[in-house]
Parts: sequence; structure tokens; C-alpha cells
Amino acid sequence: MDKSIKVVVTGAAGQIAYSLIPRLIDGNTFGDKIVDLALVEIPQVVDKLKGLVMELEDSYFPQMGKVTYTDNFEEASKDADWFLLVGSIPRGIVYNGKKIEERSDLLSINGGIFVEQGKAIGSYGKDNAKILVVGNPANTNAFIGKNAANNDNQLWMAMTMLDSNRAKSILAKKTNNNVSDVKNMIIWGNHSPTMYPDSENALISGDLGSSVINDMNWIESEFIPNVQQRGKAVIDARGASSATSAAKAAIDTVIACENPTEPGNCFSAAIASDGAYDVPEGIICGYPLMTLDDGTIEIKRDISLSDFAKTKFKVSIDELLSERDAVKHLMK
Ligand code: NAX
Repeated sequence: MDKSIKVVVTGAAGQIAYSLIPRLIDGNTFGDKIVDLALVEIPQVVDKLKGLVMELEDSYFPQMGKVTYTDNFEEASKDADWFLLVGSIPRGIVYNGKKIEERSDLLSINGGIFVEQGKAIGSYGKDNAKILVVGNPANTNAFIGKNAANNDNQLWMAMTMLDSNRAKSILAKKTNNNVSDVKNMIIWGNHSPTMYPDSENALISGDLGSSVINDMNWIESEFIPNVQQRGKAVIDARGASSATSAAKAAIDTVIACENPTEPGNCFSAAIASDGAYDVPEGIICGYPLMTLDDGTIEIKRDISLSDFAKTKFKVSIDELLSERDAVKHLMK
């Protein structure tokens, strides 16, 4: 087994990264491997990473390997095993003299970034590299990056684990269970307010959610909107977006990919559709996934969707298709 691993993190001076980066080297995420970190930021703030590196050095992480920081993504990409693409331009900031308000502007600007990063990952990342896009709009950023990377051996994902963890917590409270008793919490579709959190196929203390929760009104008017809008609720309460929970979700995704999934179980992330569940090929869609014993990650294909679920899922697929159309100019 390879005893060291290289992880690239973008947006490394941002708030999610501040929670995320220490956990990459704490011995929990990658076990006994030595973890080399390549931290990437935009030129305006890259120097701040010096302070973060000082803190990491001062924290005594036995698994910490070489830590570098740069604003040069190509340089950072060389021989990397994992890419955690957290950095992106958020809605509301002024970019090149224009306030970014519209989702289409956001798609376009971040799309440009992901073309460059995708090309570098395809050329310089390891052939079996895994890429987790956290920066929003995550699914479409991953779609653009994967296209630009043009390397089908690499696995591109967009993060839906935070939505899945949020949904587990709500179901656990509703059913008086511990959060660890809720498994297989699938998020179908886009990481956006159209996502479909699937309570029916969740396993709650071993039983299907559809048999445990007989309250469609609660599912439709409380559970689904609360999961979909949880990010906004955190912003309203905290005055800043989810950071520690987003970092934990990224770590959970990495751990789920690095270790075989228990038989019958699955985890949530968005990957390129191969037509599974009648989703048009190519779009990066939230699916139930499994990591096999040989490390391959596959879509779990035996989930049955109710008519209600199919209707909800379709709304999110349609949104992904419209996002795909909005970034057509970035596809070669
Ligand atoms: P911050 O604004 O604190 O940090 C983002 C950092 O990215 C900044 O330091 C910025 O300089 C950097 N950056 C921008 N463009 C870059 C580039 N081209 N290369 C390298 N770095 C770049 O945001 P934070 O709260 O950390 O959130 C980061 C992203 O995660 C946002 O896009 C946010 O919308 C997204 N989220 C995604 C979630 C998910 O579940 N997929 C949940 C949490 C979060 O909202």
C-alpha cells in the first residue's frame, strides 16, 4: 500500500478550508498514510496561507507530510491523488467591476476557473485521482472540470454529503433515533434548493423510511424544504455560511471513497451520469454510491423510486440540464 498521499485544496484561506485542512492530516481521514498538502489560493490572498502553515506546524500532526502553498494550480496539481476544490467566487461579490448576482453569471465565472483547473488535473494529477468539488455551483463546476480534464480514469464528484448529513439529523430527530441509526440517506440531483433528499429509501434503525414515517405532509412541507433550505437557515442564524459542517462533510466523502462500503449500504455524492436512473448521460448528478473492495466507486442501482420521488428528482435533473446549457460555451 502507498504510504503517502498528496491532497490539493483550493480556497485554502477560506472558512471551510480552515476546518477542513487540519482534519486531512489528523490520522483519521487517511489512516496511517503521510499526507502531503498543496494549498491553493488566488494571488490576492495566497500569502495568508503562510499563517495557516505555521499553525499546522504548531499543531503536532504526526501524519503531516510536506505542506506547500501557491497561487499556481498547475504546479500544485503534479502527481496529486486527491483534489478538494473548495475555492470559488461567491454570489454577491464584485468581480471585474460587476456585482455577481445572477446564477448564470456565477456559472460563467466559476466555469472559467474550472476549465483551467480541469485541464491541469487531467494533465498533471495522478491517473486515478479523485476530485471533490465543494465550491458552488458544485455539480456544474464538476461537469465543466471533468470535461476539461478529459481523463476518464479520474473520478469527478460534487459534494452532496452535507445535504445527506443534514437530512440524517432531521430524520433522527423526527423518529427519536440517534443520527448514527440513519443510513443510506440519498440526495438525488443537484446540490441546490431543487435537490431531492430521499426519506423513503433511508434506513432508519434498519427499516426503510417509507415504512417508518407515515406522514407525507411532514415529508413534503417540512422535511424536504428544511433540507433544501438548511444552508440559508445557517446563514441567517450565524451570519456566515456553513463551514465546519461543510468541512466535516468533505471529510466524510473522502473517507467513504477510501474505504469499502458495507454491503447493502451507500453514501451520497454527485458523479457523472452513465444513464443510471434515466438521467441524461454526462451531467453530474447526486446518486447513491458504493466503494467496492478494489476501490472502484459505483452507482448503487437497485434503489426503487416512488412516483413522488421521480417527480421531485425530475425537477432537479431539469435544473442540471439548464445549467449544462448555460455553460455550453465552456465545453470543447
Ligand atoms: P470563503 O469565501 O470563505 O472561501 C473561498 C476561498 O476560495 C476564498 O479564500 C477565495 O479567495 C478562494 N478562491 C476563489 N477562487 C479561487 C481559485 N480560482 N483558486 C483558489 N482559490 C480560490 O468560502 P467558504 O465558506 O469556504 O465556501 C467555499 C465554497 O463552498 C463556496 O462556493 C460555497 O458556496 C461552497 N459551499 C458548498 C457546499 C456544498 O455542500 N457543496 C456547502 C457549503 C458551502 O456553501
